[in-house]
Amino acid sequence: MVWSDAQANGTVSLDVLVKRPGAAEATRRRLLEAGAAVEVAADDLQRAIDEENPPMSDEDLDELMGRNGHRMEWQSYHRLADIHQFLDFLAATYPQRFSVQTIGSSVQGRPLKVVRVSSGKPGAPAIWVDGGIHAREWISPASVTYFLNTLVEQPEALGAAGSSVDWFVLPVVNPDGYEFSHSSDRLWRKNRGGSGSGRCAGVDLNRNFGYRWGGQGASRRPCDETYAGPSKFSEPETSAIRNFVSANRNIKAYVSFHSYGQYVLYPWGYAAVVPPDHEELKRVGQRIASAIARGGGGSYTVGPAGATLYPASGGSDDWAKGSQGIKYAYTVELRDRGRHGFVLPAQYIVPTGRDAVAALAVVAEAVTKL
Ligand code: 0X9
Ligand code: ZN
Repeated sequence: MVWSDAQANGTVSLDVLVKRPGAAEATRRRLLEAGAAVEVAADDLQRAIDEENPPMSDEDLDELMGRNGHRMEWQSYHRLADIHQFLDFLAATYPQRFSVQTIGSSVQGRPLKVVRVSSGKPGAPAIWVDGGIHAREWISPASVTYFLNTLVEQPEALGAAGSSVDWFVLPVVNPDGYEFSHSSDRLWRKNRGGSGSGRCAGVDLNRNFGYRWGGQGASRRPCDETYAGPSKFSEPETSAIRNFVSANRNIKAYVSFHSYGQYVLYPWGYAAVVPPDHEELKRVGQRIASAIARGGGGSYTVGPAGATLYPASGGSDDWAKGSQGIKYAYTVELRDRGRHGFVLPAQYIVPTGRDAVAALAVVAEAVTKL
């Protein structure tokens, strides 16, 4: 199973998961014989999964609840209920600045909760932020909620612009998939819709948006990991975003957090081509990468998605820019670069959350100068 691939500087790199026990060594030898350079990132993925997220005791959770009013913290990955409780807590505790709106429901009926963080300035530019469109990319909802917590506890980290824009934040676009990745299959990617079962269940929500839907890099086969769905916006998760974003004309930037690979990607994703203002998108992208590096976050590669990663149609970023005319559309692939991949140990949540905050501070500055 290929986890990720990328092309850069004339070389192609692939991360591969070997599922059959004991077959890893043979695969390694075959790749070496074929002339590839091979590095084993994890020789026992199940062990990595077991060690990724040390569970908290009930006592610790009760204590957190008593002390903070919610169970969320950023030393471990949390289930959807804790994340939603945290969002509701923000709205109940800081009603002037935070409110929560359910913009729709998932296939299995879970709410899609968007936090609105208001600047208090009428007509302020707004920024859409989402995470967790791909179920297994746990660092994404963790980093997006870390960003929300930073707005409360350390607003300076978002710069002056951070408090003069409105934020719309959907930390878990794919709540059914997210829960499934906790309860049943750690490496699940799609939502839980579609018509198939087993690995043929689900639609890749980042192939289901309506700009150039069904083109390169999107599959029409339900069993594929990149299944685009039966039609554009067939899924309630993507159509809820379409309805909400298209009704909010103040949204000037659209940032989707994924993992992994450490990339700052901008349109187009559907092919290796770029929009007319790509130089500007690149400049802001490079400012994002520098801000992350200055904050100790290591290096993020900046470029147009289709040429830098691979062509993939029907992504949220392309739709935001191509159909909604939102100037700054970015997909940020968070940590790491492949050592742990999707199964990033929980101790990296805080540093990666800081990367997300640094990125969003730059985007806020860019939209206030529009
Ligand atoms: O393939 C994706 O959806 C994203 N990478 S991931 O490994 N997180 O699945 C990249 C999406 C980039 N944007 C577009 N291709 N539109
Ligand atoms: Zn993703």
